[in-house]
Amino acid sequence: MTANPLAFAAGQSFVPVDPKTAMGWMHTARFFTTAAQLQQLPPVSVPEIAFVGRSNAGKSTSINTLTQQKQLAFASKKPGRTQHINLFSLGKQGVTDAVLADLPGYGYAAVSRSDKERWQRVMLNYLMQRESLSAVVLLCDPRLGLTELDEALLNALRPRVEQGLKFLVLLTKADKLTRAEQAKALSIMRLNAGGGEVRLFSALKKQGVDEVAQLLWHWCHPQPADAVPETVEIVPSGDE
Ligand SMILES: Nc1nc2c(ncn2[C@@H]2O[C@H](COP(=O)(O)OP(=O)(O)OP(=O)(O)O)[C@@H](O)[C@H]2O)c(=O)[nH]1
Ligand SMILES: [Mg+2]
Repeated sequence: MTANPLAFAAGQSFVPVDPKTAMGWMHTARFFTTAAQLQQLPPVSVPEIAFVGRSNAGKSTSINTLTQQKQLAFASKKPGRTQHINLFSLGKQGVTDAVLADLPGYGYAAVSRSDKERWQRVMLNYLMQRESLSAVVLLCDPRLGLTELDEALLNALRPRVEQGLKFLVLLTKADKLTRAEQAKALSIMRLNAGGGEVRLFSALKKQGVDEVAQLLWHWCHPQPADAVPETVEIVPSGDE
């Protein structure tokens, strides 16, 4: 075990934010806007964190759990509930410092082929082109593992991740797994997450909630220790 569970990059060190601060920040979430496609979304100048994943994976529920609000995002037993890109602002009123985006899920069998294709296009356009996008949270039910569409999304995201897009895989509904299954799911996903973060999460048991809130807080509030060191000018000593 490392002393700092959030020391996610080798050699990176910073003081972890207090979970209360991170959860308080998440709790400031309020509805901002909704759009059926990328072109209708207003540009934003703060980091945007998108929640993506197959239909029914638990995206809306995880947003409600992290923000400690019952009905901020629409969650439902019926897959395909989220049909728009919904944005939520974070930060004190008047000083929005981040935005969460709840995206429609993909892979829901009962949707017509043309609807499916349209949504995949909207989502890919969003992930490829949204300028404010600074982090992606991919929700995955570990009982199902990564589906073909999850893999396609990972491939599409890879160039942006290489350019600095932050990436977290949340293994959702962890309450449905035994401890041994959780550990196994975690190690398998770590091999497949292409260097991204991986966390277990349960909305039901509130597992992983503080930790994910702290990680998102750090992503949106870079600390001096995260910053790229300034170039230091080397002055010749004069005795050569
Ligand atoms: N047991 C358990 N059930 C969960 C958990 N998270 C979500 N669910 C259930 O999973 C179902 C789908 O949740 P949603 O949050 O609506 O899923 P979604 O990914 O937003 O789905 P779409 O909007 O259709 O893409 C609901 O019945 C939730 O109650 C969890 O941590 N544990
Ligand atoms: Mg949803």
